[in-house]
Formats: sequence, C-alpha cells, structure tokens
Amino acid sequence: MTRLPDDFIFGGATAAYQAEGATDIDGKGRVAWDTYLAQEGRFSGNPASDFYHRYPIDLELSQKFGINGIRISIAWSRIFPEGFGKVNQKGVNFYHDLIDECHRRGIEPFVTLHHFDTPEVLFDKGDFLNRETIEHFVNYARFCFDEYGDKVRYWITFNEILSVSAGQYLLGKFPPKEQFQTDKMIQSMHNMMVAHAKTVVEFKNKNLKGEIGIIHILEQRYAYDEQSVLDKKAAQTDDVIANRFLLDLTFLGYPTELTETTIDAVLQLNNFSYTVLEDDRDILKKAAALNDFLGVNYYQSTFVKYYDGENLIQLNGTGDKGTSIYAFKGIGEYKFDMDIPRTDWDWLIYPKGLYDMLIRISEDYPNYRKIYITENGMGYKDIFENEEIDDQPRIDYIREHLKAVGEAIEKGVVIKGYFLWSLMDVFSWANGYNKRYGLFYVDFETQQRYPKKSAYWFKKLSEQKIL
Ligand code: BGP
Repeated sequence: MTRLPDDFIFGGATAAYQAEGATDIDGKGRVAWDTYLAQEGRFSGNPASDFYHRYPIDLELSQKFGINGIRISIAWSRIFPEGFGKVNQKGVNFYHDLIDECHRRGIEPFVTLHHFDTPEVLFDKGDFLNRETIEHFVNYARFCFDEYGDKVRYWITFNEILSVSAGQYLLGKFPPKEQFQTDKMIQSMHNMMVAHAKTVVEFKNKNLKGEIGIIHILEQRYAYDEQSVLDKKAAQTDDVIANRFLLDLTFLGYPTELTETTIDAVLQLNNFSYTVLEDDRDILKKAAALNDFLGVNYYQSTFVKYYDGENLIQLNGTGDKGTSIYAFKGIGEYKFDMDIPRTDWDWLIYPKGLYDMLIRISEDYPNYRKIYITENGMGYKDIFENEEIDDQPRIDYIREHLKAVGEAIEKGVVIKGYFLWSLMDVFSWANGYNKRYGLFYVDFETQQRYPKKSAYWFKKLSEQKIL
C-alpha cells in the first residue's frame, strides 16, 4: 500500500494554446502555431477546449472532483501582442479573472510563462536563437510579476525547453519544421536556459513571496541491449541531449565534463558548434542556487540501440500503433520491441522510468529543493457511450505512476504534488483532437464536459490518498 502525503497537490494541467482557443479575439497577437497549423491543414488551435470562455465551468468541476491545483499558462501574445511594447489590457484582465476564479474555488494556480507559444513577431525574427528574444522574455516576465505577483504563489519560467528546441530543429514536428539541425537545437536550449536564469534572478530581486521554478520533460534513456557497449553509449549520448544538459544548466549552472564532451561530439557529427557568452555562465551559475522547485514532466522512457544508418524520423501523429521511427546517424535508434506495453502513439508505459529519474535527480543534484510532477498522463482514444467514458487503461496508468512517485517519496525524494496531463481534454500539438488525456471529456462540437471514470477515481484518491 502506498500513502501519499496529506499536503500533496492533486492537480490538473493545462496550457494556454491547448485549452483556451479564442486565438484571434480580444487583441491576442498571433503565434507561429496559428500560421503553421493553417498551412498544415490538419487541425487548428480553435476551438481547443474554449477555456477562454469556459474556465469557470472547468474550475467548478475541478473543485467537485477534489482537484486542489491547476497548471495554467499565460499566453505571452495576449499580454504583449507583438512580444514587447504595447500592452493588451483585455489579455491582462483575462488572467486576473482566471487567477481570481482559481482562488475562489480553492485551487492553487501554478502559472507558466512560456508553454511553446512565442509571439509570432519574435518567432519570425529567430525565436530564442535571436538573443533579443531573451530580453523580451525577461521584460514580459517582469510585467507578469508586477501585475500578478501578489496572487500567484508558484511561477514556472518555461515548459519543456527540450520539446521546443527539439520539436523545432531536430524532429521537425513544431514550426519551423526543421530536422537534425543540432546546432540550432543546442543553441536554442542554451539561450532559453539563459532566459530562465535571468528571469529567476529578476524574480528573486523583487522579493516577492512566491516561488519560482522550471519544468523539464525528463524521461530515462536505457540501453536496448544492456550487454552492448555501443547501445550503452547511444543511450548515454541521447540522455545527455535530452536530460543531462538541461539538468546541469538548471542545478549546476554549467555543463559537466561528460555533458560538454558529449554535446561537442554530437555537434561535430555535422561540424556544428554553439555560442556561450561569458555573461551567460555568470547568470546561469547565480540562478542555479535559486530555483525553488523543479517540475518533472514524464510520459515514457526510451530504449536506445546504436545506429549508423541514415537519419530517419516518422512521427506517429494519428494513433496508428507501430508507425513511429526515430533514428539518428552516429547516435541511436529508438526501439519498441521489448516486452513493455505502449500506447497507440507508441509511447512506452514504463513507471519504473519515473522512479529511476526521481532518484537520479535527488542523487545527482542534491541542491534541488522539491519536485512537482507537473505532467503525466495517457493519450487514449476515449469512447463516449451513453454519456459515460470508461477509461480504465488511463486509471491503471496513473495509479502505477503515482505508486512510483510514492516509492520515491519513501526513499526520501521531496515530491509535493502531481498534475495530471490534462485536466480536461485539450488540443494536442502534433495530434489534434483525437488524442485525449483529460479527466473530463470534452465534446469539441458542443464544448460540453463529461467526467470520465478516471475523474471519479481521482476524486476518491485525492480524499483517501491511498493507492
Ligand atoms: C508535453 C507538453 C504538453 C502536452 C503533452 C502531451 O510535452 O508539455 O503541452 O502536449 O506533452 O503531448 P501530445 O499532445 O503530443 O501527446
């Protein structure tokens, strides 16, 4: 039996672009996704879950179902339509109202400043590859601290720097849809970390009463064949790119020797390099001691086999099981033929990977203060029948991952809460509307909400805290 702590947060996660809809009203500026999704023609960020208008309903439901924390993100381009300069008061007011409503319902808002949605004006000038974006981000963050600082206790600078940088420049699944541009990927990760560091220092200088942290997607890499030296090396290299580089910069302020040599080797495969300024080192070092918490997003782990063929990527964006391919020349290939269950989107269901990751963070970065699991959940093709949704596989998924969290807590890792991705069904960046994650089913035509079986289960769990 696993018992979760009494003060544990049972939360639900959302993100502005995936939940709000209303992408082009009340003065909101465009983001690159608006243009990109229209060009791709598969689906759009409208209506999403129409959270912009329906958040009171979602918060009422949340309260009824025992949820005491919510992740929301502020859409930068609702506040500054161009990313800087002129302020859009309607956008500012919207987040006041949303945050106030969270508090009225007894639900603690954890507010992210950037969840994949740089304003298009800045995106078109190079996004975070352009160092001016760093300064614009810090100014936007400062504005939010001044505006909402008296009522937001938990701030998050960035959601998943890896997903942004790799999605944009390695995997080609985010605009501008480039692949294997590892120099841009690493530079973007570095620059976003500098923006994070500057923002943390800015926040601390203001002596606000809240806390600030960052969210990383942290998923273990294992060697496909534990006996193979090459597979082990492949897993290690992939792990440095995906996990260690960002954790080092977050908690040490500089890359360790292993990280540095691995990143250099990856870049040298294409005669690439990246730029680090002297000031970057100072600010990263300073911020490394100031993070109040780390957000861990975890969905799956990855088994890596050494690979020396041509670069190859095929995204499973439809839930057609068995269609994912990822193979990076000179590094590794992701394997799926182990005896491990996986979702229709080929995500390996492996709770042990979460446990291993939590232990590892606590051992490798003992200056972390506390962890929140800020995203975990199962993409599933929910079936709506007689206004009921039986999502037992999702319940099993959550239970097993929460057990892993409980075991890590027993081993002394400080973990203060869990946010299910997602609170209600939302729009999925690469999959649109058929990959559902929510506790509350959303009929995207009528925008009606229906609690799934998992919502009833989660409510009981939040009351009893026993798994
Ligand atoms: C995380 C993102 C979320 C959400 C989730 C599920 O990486 O922070 O925004 O999208 O993944 O991903 P997907 O919708 O691709 O299944």
